[in-house]
Amino acid sequence: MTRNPRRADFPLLAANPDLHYLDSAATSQKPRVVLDAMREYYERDNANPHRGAYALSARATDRYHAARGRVAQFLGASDADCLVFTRGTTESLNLVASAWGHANLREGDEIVVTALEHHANFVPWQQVAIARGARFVVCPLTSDHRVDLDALRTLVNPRTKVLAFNHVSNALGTVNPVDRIAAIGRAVGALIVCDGAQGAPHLRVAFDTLDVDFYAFSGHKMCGPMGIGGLLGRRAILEAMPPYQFGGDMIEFVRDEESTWATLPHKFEAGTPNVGDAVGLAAACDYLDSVGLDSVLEHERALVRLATEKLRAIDGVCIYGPKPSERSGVVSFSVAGIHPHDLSTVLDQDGVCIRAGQHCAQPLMRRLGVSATARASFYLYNDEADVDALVRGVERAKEVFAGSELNENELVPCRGAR
Ligand code: 7TS
Repeated sequence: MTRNPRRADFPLLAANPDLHYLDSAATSQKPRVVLDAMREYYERDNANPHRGAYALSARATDRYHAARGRVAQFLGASDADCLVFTRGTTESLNLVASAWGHANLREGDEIVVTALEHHANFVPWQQVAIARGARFVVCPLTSDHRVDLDALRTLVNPRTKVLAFNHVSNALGTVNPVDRIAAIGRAVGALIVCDGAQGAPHLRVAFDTLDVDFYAFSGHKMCGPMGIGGLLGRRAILEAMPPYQFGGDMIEFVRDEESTWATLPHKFEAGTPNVGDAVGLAAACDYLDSVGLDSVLEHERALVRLATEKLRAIDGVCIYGPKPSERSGVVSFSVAGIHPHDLSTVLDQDGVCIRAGQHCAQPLMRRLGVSATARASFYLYNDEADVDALVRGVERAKEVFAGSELNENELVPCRGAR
């Protein structure tokens, strides 16, 4: 079977023709153009930006500024100063929960999240709720694992100050209707926070017209390097928010008694910025645009459809989440009698990399009534050979474990599975 020609753009995949990398929801592979852009930056322009008056430092400053503009443009944000570079989604969400939450939440206020959240968009809100005496409310899901909008309408009320939800679920691939969810929070004046970790790599984001106050994302899931991501926010809210961290680069004046803050985005970027990774992330945006996000999603959905059909035909396989047309490139499943960790170990012997476990979504796993699932996630470099290797591996795992003692935890119920 001929492999996807895009594999040639990714040195790790090109060097390992037998590898079936199906864990892009955890992190994507990196195209050569991203690696080259970072190397070129370090070889030509590296210095600490915003500091030196010398030309090299000015070049580093320019590269950082240009990278911000490019990433903001990729995400449809016309005001690039409202893009704060962070280490990734986790830091972005902690920034909002901490800086906005501590300044604005009071006893009796309510924060609503959904049962589909990654811990990064669950625990920071839970903790700020505890610290501020606010109520933390978890919106339930429908039987096919989508956010229950009717339930959300009853839970959101004038005391709701924050509504936080993901664009796409990492554990199931469910694509959430951002505008419909946001509208429910808007009706009561809540802050709308969207975790875009699994959205930005697959779906075209138009932040200017998306009805959310904050959108968080990670570069490493969208062909960029690890260690950089961002937070897009509305200017008025960012300007009113106190800083999150203090130190160099984020101040205007420091007096002995008090200090004042730099303008956006520097107010939220204390310390030496991550220029090399920002340059890499900008190159990743160029790469994704050259492929076209629409065709990325179409390609992933075709593979998800194929994988779903083939896996469903295997006795004992349960697939979680909504139908392929309502998902991005994730297939979350279980095989009766085989723990997902064991399944993943058998698949690894065939060079098939999948994720097994709770996917940092314990509240969701509890609601599904399972201890873990196996998750295959697809991206633009995957192909039918990857699907076939996955399916062959699942069949082989069934043979390996045939007749073995079944452990109660390994018998995964198919409630809500398709
Ligand atoms: N939110 C979602 C929806 C995610 O999928 C992840 C990472 C995060 C937040 C946190 O992103 P980070 O870059 O700050 O770590 N998701 C996964 C995953 O599904 N497997 O490994 C990491």
